[in-house]
Amino acid sequence: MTNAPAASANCLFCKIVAGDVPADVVASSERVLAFRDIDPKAPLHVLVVPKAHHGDVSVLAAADPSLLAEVVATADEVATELADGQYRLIFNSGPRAGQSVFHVHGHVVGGARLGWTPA
Ligand code: DGP
Repeated sequence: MTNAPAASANCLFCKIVAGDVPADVVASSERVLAFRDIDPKAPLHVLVVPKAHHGDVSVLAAADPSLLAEVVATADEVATELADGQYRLIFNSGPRAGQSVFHVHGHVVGGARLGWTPA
């Protein structure tokens, strides 16, 4: 995508991308940032975000599929480097699904045997 969306002024994850809010960054590339979740639900719990602002995974998939692929590839790299390469990648999309920050982010969780209780 040539015209990446500008940072959204009140977006927490845009502020983390800009360095205006501190975060424990574990990976960074030209278009993707990965940092540890502030409230981890597993031994490994990292958030992977595109540096450009997209509200949720549906918006990103439509606007820039190659960027979504970079987000997924980064999730895999982080899980391999920081855990055993076995992980769950979760995109909460919409408030009813649990999304609370409206800048798309993949939760990479792993480092332990995971339960399955999404409901
Ligand atoms: P979700 O509910 O899917 O939108 O996930 C948002 C996640 O963001 C949640 O697991 C907690 C995390 N989070 C919220 N505020 C901060 C913060 O300031 N720093 C970091 N590193 N993570 C945050």
